[in-house]
Amino acid sequence: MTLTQRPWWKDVAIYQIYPASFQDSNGDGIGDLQGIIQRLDYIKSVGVDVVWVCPMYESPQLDMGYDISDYQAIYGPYGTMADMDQLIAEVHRRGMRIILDLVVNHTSDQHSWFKESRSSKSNPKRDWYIWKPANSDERGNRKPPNNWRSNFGGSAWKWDEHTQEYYLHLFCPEQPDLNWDNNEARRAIYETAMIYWLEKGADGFRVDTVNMYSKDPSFPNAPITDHEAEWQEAGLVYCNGPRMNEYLSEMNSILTRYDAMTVGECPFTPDRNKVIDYVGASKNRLSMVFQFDVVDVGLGKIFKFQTAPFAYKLHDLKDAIARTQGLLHGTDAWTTSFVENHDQARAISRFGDDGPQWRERSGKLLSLLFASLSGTLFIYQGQEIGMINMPPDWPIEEYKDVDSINYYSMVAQRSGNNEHELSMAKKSLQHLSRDHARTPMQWDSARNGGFTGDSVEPWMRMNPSTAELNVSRQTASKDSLLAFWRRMLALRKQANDVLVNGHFELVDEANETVFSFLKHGKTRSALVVCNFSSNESRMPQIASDQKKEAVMDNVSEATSESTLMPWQARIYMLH
Ligand code: TEU
Ligand code: CA
Repeated sequence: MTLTQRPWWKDVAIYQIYPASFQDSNGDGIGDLQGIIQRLDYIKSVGVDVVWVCPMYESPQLDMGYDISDYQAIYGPYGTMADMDQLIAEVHRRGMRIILDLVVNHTSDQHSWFKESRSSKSNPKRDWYIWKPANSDERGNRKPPNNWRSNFGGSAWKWDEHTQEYYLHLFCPEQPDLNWDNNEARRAIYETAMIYWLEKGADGFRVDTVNMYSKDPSFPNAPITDHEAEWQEAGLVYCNGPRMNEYLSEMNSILTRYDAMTVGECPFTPDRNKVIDYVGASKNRLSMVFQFDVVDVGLGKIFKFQTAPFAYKLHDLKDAIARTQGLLHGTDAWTTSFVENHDQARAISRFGDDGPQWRERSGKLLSLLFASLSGTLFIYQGQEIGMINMPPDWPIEEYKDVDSINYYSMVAQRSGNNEHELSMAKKSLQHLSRDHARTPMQWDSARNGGFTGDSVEPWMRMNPSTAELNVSRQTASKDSLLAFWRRMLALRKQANDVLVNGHFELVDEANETVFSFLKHGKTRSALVVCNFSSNESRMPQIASDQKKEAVMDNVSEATSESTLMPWQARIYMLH
């Protein structure tokens, strides 16, 4: 690629699909690949350019496919390899591209590599995973090698009776971490998880937990933040280890042969320079990353669910967006714009107002805001119609995610089933859990929303909002959120210089109800104003001698120029 050529992945909008919950084609209550194929024309019609398919590989599904037992096979209920080949071809036939999820920090404990590795200390694959002898405390009790807490709670180490050692698992015990320091293991990962799929036509990868591959070989203890517990939050210790840059460069040398894009998931990385090491164009590592600034707004510090709904101020969101947008300032780095994915609750429920009165308008405000930000734009299935969280009156049994279940059981255990503590935990899960992103896609107003037939139980209960909030209804209306997203995506293409590539500048920063910013392109600028409130607000006075031309407004009736209606948002071009 010559320097003057612009990479294809900068100007695209990417639509994320969660296979289990998108479309069931054979009536078993689980989404599948043929279901995705049936809906490709719809996806294309939204105005996106790329689809990202979450893990569809063979897996015992303890973490919804992020526990892979065979990189070169398809999870049975989703379909066959022939269905996958067809999906890739059908996406390409429509002029779109397809990226897959690359999950290579860990495998499932059912992967043949791990089965071999755990079979004996002398097995040739022993060193493909991270095995350590036990520690012991003063009284001689067996203890794990360090105090790291796994992402899903409990120690990050599991004792293996058979070979009398611990192995590391940063997520579930059934997701053992691969040892990237082993050259053969790395080569096998590249061959089976990357090259195999690039050869089949994948256009790139969303790279799961991209900054966890290299660990500090001394495996140091994490600082103690949870005084009641033995296991400590250790993300800042195990992420961004000493050989990260080297491994990403190595991966990149494969990816460039295919002109493939990568978007790395990059949690626990507040250091801007670290991020630039990964995504600076001249570094040749990753195309872009998902930083966590925005999606972490309002989360608890020790446990992400140890918080209350809406425990943030508007400036927290402003600052988070300013930080990720600022990645473009004075660098050759690239950034992303996203607020939803399969690990996040629904944006309208977190940052808007999901009650019937303002649901749609606050959804349009969020669409206008995130589609005005620079970088590559990601939309999660259902976001384009404004899907909302599961209803507050659903019992805890409807929460299926290991992350939610483990947190709730921990609170139960720690508090001795204290009712108040449990109801706080439930409140927080109702606001923030990953389950909200995983209820089936709402295609129409049927009992099961057109996701599956009405005579089966879908794998997750259908959100009852499908009665009014669905694709079919929004397709028929030109004022719907779906119609608004289509217009926003078209505007984004048209005003690409400002919206996709412009430099972000916060204005009227101290305002706690209106979020305003400028986007500066080479020859023109835009002003974006968003009223984050169910009350009217004054239109902020932005000092500028340029003429303002409104190009987008989420309120269709004529309204006063000096006032913003509840949840109103506008984009002006400045001439
Ligand atoms: O997520 C990794 C991650 O760091 C978090 O967003 C994670 O969901 C959170 O810490 C849980 O509390 C990725 C995937 O997106 C997620 O779905 C997987 O569960 C995880 O990796 C393990 O593969
Ligand atoms: Ca199915």
